[in-house]
Amino acid sequence: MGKVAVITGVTGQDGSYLAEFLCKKDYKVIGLARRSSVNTHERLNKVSDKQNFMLLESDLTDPSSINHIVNRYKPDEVYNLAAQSHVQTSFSQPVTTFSINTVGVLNFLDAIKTFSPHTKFYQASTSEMFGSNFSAKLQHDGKEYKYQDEGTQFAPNSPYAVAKLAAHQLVGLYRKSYNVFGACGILFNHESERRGDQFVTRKITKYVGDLHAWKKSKEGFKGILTDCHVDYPKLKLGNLDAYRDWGYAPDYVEAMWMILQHNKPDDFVIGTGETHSVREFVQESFKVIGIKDWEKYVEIDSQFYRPCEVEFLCGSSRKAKEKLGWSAKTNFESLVRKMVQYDTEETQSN
Ligand code: F7E
Repeated sequence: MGKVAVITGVTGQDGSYLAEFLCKKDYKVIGLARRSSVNTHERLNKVSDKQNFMLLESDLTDPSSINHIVNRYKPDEVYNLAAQSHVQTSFSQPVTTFSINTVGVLNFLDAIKTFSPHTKFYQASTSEMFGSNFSAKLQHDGKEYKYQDEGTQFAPNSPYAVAKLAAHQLVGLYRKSYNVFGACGILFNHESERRGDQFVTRKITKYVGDLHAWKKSKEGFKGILTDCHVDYPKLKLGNLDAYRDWGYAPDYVEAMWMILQHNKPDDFVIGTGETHSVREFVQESFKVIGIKDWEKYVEIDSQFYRPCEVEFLCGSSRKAKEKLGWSAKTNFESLVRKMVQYDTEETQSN
């Protein structure tokens, strides 16, 4: 058996992909998840019966729970992916957000320092920490290219981002003060078929999948595809003009692993270098099912606007490419196609 890795937040999108990735690499994988009265394990189907996978109940906010795990298993690597990860929710639940996203990280760092100093710690930092800031350079064509990289100053715009930035800085502090191998991946948005539908991408692709199935059923009934959008409930969205750098989650969990295999603990921006607006994501998703006049299906609803927005994100991963050999494999169009195709097939099989 190879190394021992602990993954917090293993039932989530990233946690489940990382568990599969590490199991294939012959790690002994210990997945941690909070107790829940409903089953939250559906993303773990591909690993739950593996010999080298174990699921344990644990709570990041409880130091005794974390001390116990670190002291008992003395893992080679810890991947801290658990979080209150919804930005808008962090405005209505700021204290919970801090408790999980900052205090939880501190609990782990302190347990490692005390009980298992050889353990390498990966922290899921986020592009949200850049907030409204960006760097810029002039391109050959005279146009300005805006981006964020490791040199861009942080300017967080939500309780979520402030909490994540505090955690990011704590990792740096434990590295400097106690020699803990703590490294952060500053990940830009990463999506997949396993993304929760409270995030905008999956909300859109699920809607498109359902709409497609509904149209097909109408078509079967009438023999022709009629102009039936008037009957169908609209997709309610907030700000369509925010720009995000959207990558594919399985590419990104590989970067997490590479960050911990690097010869020294360091921080890396992980993104595709391409940015698109929410509007473009909607347009591209409808295009997959052959609809051009997507505006007819979308309604703007102010409840999805945030008190403070991050308007523009585009990650430059030059450092990750040079030092780790990592770059994104999946572009925007392929990502959207994968998600929409999954959601159309999913609806058809139900
Ligand atoms: O919003 C806009 C919204 O909630 C994306 C998390 O994984 O990535 C994610 O954070 C954009 C925002 O993701 C709706 O205002 C419009 O500008 O999908 P999202 P996020 O806030 O970018 C980062 C890297 C993380 O670290 C986070 O944990 O879409 N938007 N209409 C909407 N957003 C939502 N959720 N719902 C809407 O109806």
